[in-house]
Amino acid sequence: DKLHNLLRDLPKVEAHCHLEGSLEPDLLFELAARNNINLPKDDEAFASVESLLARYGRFTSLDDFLHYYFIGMTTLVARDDFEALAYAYFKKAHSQNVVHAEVFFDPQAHTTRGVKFETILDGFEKAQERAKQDFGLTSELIVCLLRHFSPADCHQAYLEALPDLQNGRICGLGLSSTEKGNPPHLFKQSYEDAKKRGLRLTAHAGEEADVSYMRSAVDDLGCRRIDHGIRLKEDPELLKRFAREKILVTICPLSNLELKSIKDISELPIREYLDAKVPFSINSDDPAYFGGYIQENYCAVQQAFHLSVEEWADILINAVALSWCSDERKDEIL
Ligand code: ES4
Ligand code: ZN
Repeated sequence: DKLHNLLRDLPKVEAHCHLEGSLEPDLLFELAARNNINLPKDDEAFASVESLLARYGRFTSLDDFLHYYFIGMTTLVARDDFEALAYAYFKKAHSQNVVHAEVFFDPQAHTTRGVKFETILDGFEKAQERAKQDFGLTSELIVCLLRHFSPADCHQAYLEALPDLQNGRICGLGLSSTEKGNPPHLFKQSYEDAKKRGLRLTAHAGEEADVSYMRSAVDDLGCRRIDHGIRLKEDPELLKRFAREKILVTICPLSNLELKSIKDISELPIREYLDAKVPFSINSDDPAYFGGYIQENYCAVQQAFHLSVEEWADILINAVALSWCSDERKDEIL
């Protein structure tokens, strides 16, 4: 298919990738050995790279994945570990013609293990600088609150990140982890404060839970971007509003497939969103866990939907126009 080659060569923006979700099993085991981290001995999945990858291929739900995701990242300890993780992602993204990446990270998953916030940020920032130098790849960090912790714990994490949200080392605020039972409005205190300060806001919503979580993220939290957001067909009024207000939905096809939110890529609302002009982008989410980086996600969509060049142009232009990079950078990319 000629379009697959075109999609490979096009300059791309990624807006939904968790740096900890780009931890490949070989680096995971290398870091575990270096840092003397005990991986679970009672889980045969951790016997080898091959058995771990095989287990990743059998996720049953978001929580089943998150169990492995949070174990994997316990191997990240030193500044150099965070740098190596992020640099490996940027290098891989560059090889697929990603020119700008907005990437999530989960400080609570590290600070609760005794890793200092500065250690995480210093490592990621070093990798960002090297990626800019080596590949011309620009990037921004988005700090995620982990919603399986209490809103009060999340607010403490928000306050710890606030100085760097204000000085620009961190570009925006996100909300992730177990969705069902942890609706957006519970985290209003942090988002209201961030909104008052004019910070950029996004949240995972409409991944496993219904469309009411998407409405809450927009109405209660003030989000202007929604991560996953594949449930708008359930609320035609809200769908129209996303189109009208140009709220970007960051869709992650292989993630939804692997975590059983959908049975087939063709179930994604790609056609409906294109027709209704809901802006969306295609992203990798946790590429080390879901069997592909951004390119594989683009190809999965193309295989299922056979989009035209014009439709892909719209998708790419929206992804750039609604990204959180500077206007100068947008002009460079477009
Ligand atoms: C995530 Cl796929 C997904 N959903 C929610 N939170 C996450 N954190 C990392 N990947
Ligand atoms: Zn995600």
